[in-house]
Amino acid sequence: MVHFTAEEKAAITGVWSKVDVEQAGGEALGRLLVVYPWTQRFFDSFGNLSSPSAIMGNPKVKAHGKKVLTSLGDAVKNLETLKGTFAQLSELHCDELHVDPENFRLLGNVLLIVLAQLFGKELTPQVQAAWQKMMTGVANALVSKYH
Ligand code: HEG
Repeated sequence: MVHFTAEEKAAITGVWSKVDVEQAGGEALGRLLVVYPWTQRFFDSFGNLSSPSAIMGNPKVKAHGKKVLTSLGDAVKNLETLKGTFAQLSELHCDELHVDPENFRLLGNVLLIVLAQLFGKELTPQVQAAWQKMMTGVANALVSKYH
């Protein structure tokens, strides 16, 4: 298990306490679909994804982004046990959704850009590093049941 120091935990929770999961989640998932268009194939039931503005305004994208970010709240609370925390979601993404694991890393990077946009200078290099470490841990946990 990857260990998180008290400073890293404080850096993560300090930002998390100010995150609006609907705003940041919709923005992150929307940007993923715009910047890496091949990720749209997993969401063909979401309706209109025909342009950046259609994607960013799509209510299903916002709702699913909120769902994903809400689930990241479990990561914030369980930093030392990410594998167990995300074991079921890993099985779901592998066996039923068939999501290529590379996409977890892409989403983590997009989320960091969204946090930089929302929090500006508050996202110091130290805070960025802690968040990146958590998102890498989540991506690794989400692939742990892949076979
Ligand atoms: Mg996934 C469903 C979490 C990345 C594609 N994702 C879900 C659900 C959660 C979740 C909580 C709902 C599960 C349920 O209904 O029981 N996803 C989650 C996390 C992360 C992630 C925490 C990464 C940090 N997901 C992710 C990526 C893709 C993806 C990168 C594809 C590019 N997720 C996906 C799809 C569904 C979920 C297609 C089903 C959506 C639906 O049809 O409602």
